[in-house]
Amino acid sequence: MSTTPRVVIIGAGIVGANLADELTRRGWDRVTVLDQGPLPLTGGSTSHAPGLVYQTTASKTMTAFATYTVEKFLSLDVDGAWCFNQVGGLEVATTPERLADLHRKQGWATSWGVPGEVVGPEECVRLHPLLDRDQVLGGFHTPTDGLAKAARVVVAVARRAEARGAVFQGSTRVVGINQSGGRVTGVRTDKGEVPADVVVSCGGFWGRELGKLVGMRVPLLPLAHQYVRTGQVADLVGRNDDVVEARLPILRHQDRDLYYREHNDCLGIGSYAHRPMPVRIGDLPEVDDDDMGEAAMPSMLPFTEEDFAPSWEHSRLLLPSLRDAKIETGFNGIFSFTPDGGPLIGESPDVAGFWIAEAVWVTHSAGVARSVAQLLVDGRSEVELHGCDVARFDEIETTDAYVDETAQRNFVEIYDVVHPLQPKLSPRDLRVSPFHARQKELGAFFLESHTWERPHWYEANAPLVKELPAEWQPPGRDAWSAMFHSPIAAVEAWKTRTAVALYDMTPLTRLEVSGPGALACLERLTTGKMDKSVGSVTYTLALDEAGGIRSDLTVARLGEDLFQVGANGHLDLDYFRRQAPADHSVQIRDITGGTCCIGVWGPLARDLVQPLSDDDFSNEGLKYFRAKAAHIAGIPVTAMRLSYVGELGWEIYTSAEYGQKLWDVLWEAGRPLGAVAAGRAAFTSLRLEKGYRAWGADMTTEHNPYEAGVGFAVRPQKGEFVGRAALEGLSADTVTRRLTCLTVDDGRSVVLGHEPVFLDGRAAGYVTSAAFGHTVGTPVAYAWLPAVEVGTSVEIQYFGRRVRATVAAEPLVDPDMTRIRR
Ligand code: FAD
Ligand code: THG
Repeated sequence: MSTTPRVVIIGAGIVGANLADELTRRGWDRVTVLDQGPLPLTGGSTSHAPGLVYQTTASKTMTAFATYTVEKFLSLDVDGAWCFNQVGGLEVATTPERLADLHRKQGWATSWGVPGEVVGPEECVRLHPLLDRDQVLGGFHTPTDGLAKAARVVVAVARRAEARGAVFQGSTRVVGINQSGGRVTGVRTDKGEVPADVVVSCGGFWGRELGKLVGMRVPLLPLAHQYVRTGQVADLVGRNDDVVEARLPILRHQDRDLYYREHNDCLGIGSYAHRPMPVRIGDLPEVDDDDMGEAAMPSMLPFTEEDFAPSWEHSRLLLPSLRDAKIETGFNGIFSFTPDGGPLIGESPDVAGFWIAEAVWVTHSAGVARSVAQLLVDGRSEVELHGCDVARFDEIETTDAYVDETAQRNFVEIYDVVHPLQPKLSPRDLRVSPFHARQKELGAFFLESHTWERPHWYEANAPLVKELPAEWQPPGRDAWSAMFHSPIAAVEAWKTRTAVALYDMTPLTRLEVSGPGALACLERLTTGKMDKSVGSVTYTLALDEAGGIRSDLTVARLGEDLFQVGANGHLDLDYFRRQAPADHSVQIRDITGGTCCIGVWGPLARDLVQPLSDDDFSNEGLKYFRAKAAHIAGIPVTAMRLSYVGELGWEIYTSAEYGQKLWDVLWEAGRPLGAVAAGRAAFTSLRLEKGYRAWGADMTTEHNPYEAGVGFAVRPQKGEFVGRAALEGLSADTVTRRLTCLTVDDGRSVVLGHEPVFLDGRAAGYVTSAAFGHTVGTPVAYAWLPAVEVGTSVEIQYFGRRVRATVAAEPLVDPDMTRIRR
């Protein structure tokens, strides 16, 4: 008799069915999959999905999911019938901007190991003869992409899971989740109760409703999307049959928000060109089990022909063969959109054992299912998940109003060429720091991150551009890297290195960890020594059990039982809360919103702050990486002596109501010193020069501290902590890959991140973050590469062009810490 946990999976779509397969493959054989619809065609999104699988995106994780989906579906069949038809993928460009973007995409493919090349118009037409040669400027061809037969995959994996003991039960609606003592104990259905130790909701666009059963906010919005089938297309007659269905590559015409696949001698056309059509669950068509089929299902709304009219015209322009064809059938099919386009994976923060895996495309379904199975069985996914974890969102990002607006915007922008820095247009000004009014007076150019408004530079500093010394004058940029950038950043960097600047650090997530168990809890969850004197600040890491980097943190001990943790976002709060002991000996509060922070940094920082305070801000009075309570112009503050930009100075914290006053007194005191307000553009440049990593971009759970160059923050001698055992025997000397500092040889070619890096002519790694280094006068890029010597020459591919760069000794600025420790 098996003793593995009893799992109930809600939803027998492509995600739920694959999860049952992945769990049973790992020996968890007490798996029950329930679906409200009949089996195997349940009437969910999977039942009608045309199944185009394009693997390449900017995200390494999403691409890895897709690559696994392809690999897995290729290995499946149902009674000999295919589950994946590897016809390849072709994305065509009809504008120069798109063509450039396809080169960028080819770079991502190279970074993540997907074969693909940009081809000219002749080759596009050879690959897809229906294309009008005169319409296309080129295309991106990916031979391993193709068509998933989604509904058939469900049958294939369900059969396999059933053979290993799983039970699939259709026509059973889950109406409640049973729980006891904060844990799931089973599900209630319209056919009775099913006990369970773990429940995984794979309810697709029903996910928000299912989450409500345990009070979990699932930030997704169901939206309709149009799909049509043409009648017979003369030029396709005789090419395919009903078994093969398609031989031409799947096709995307993103300049018109369209995609295409063959259905034997007809074409299927999907369109995102129409207005967003949000769907309320109460408005879904009611379909009896007996009537469920290709013609009617709850996930299909009636076709609204007028919405498709422009798409039909654009299709006939791109594919002249369609001019003699007509639309045979169409529908408005429903699936999920999220605030950032990513899927939603994770466990309820309140009800242990209730998991979700939703807002997942067919493309990523097998990869997501594998990761969820690994999380459940092994406690860790082999693919890193920070961009998929439902806990990545702050509370404001999970509200219905926010989700509705951002998900609809993502629908509209789905195929747009999007710059990595491009902010949301709306909603904006959701969270602003207490300095916001002053920042606006100074002409701040704001970008947005997790609903926080963050100045990137200040137009008020523009007059100083002409005062820049020659060696600080930044070179011109190409149009792409010049977007959302200003040469004013050079001024702000220059002033930070030579005078003093004020940085708004308010959006940085701050957690207060307190109580009699706080010290022991932090000792267990981080790599550093926490039992230090009150006033200590420690740069430390949170690791997972395998030694991967969950986060990097600063921990300030403000009292015996009171710590302030500088964190990277909501994921850290979620992790700490889950890990806190059940006996309430530790309280964890997110204090970000009620407090604020100004970074005062630069060689003149002390000249600015000391005259405003009776407290001792000298090097002896407040040493590097120490914190203390103080008053500045009578305002109670906590000053922390550290600097992400690598200059002398402090993070100065106060509660929100004093924020504007604090800004004003620092600003006034700074004027005679030539102080400026400085933004994120300068900040990023300076932090890269100083070699400070940004978690999420430069390092994640994929990497151990030694590879990432933060091994100095690990203190194995301090005793037990999460991840310690996994690091045993590892050191900076054992690593085979490394987060590597590169400088660009030509001194001017700025790259932005995710570009592939070539070593000896072969793709060997990828850029994580990059910026122009204003102090060193050359672009700086960090990249994951095999461990190589300083001085090694590499090439970075930027829009199909190769840019030479050299492995540099890091940090580039102040390696002996003389600037920061004065
Ligand atoms: P579903 O297949 O919807 O499964 C969820 C299941 O949960 C359903 O069967 C439902 O009945 C069940 N359920 C819900 N509530 C309950 C309850 N209370 N009790 C019991 N059961 C419940 N993706 C691609 O990758 N490529 C494409 O080309 C593509 N094209 C698309 C075209 C269209 C027109 C549409 C609409 C979507 C397309 N998608 C595509 C997206 C893709 O179809 C979905 O993302 C995917 O099928 C979602 O799978 P799922 O298993 O999460 O959800
Ligand atoms: N400020 C505070 N907390 C933070 C950040 C911050 N937490 C999240 C994130 N940023 C953490 N990142 C860093 C990266 C580097 C440093 C601080 C925070 C840093 N490093 C010193 C170094 O590498 O030389 C550490 C030296 C030491 O350990 O003594 O300063 O910006 N509050």
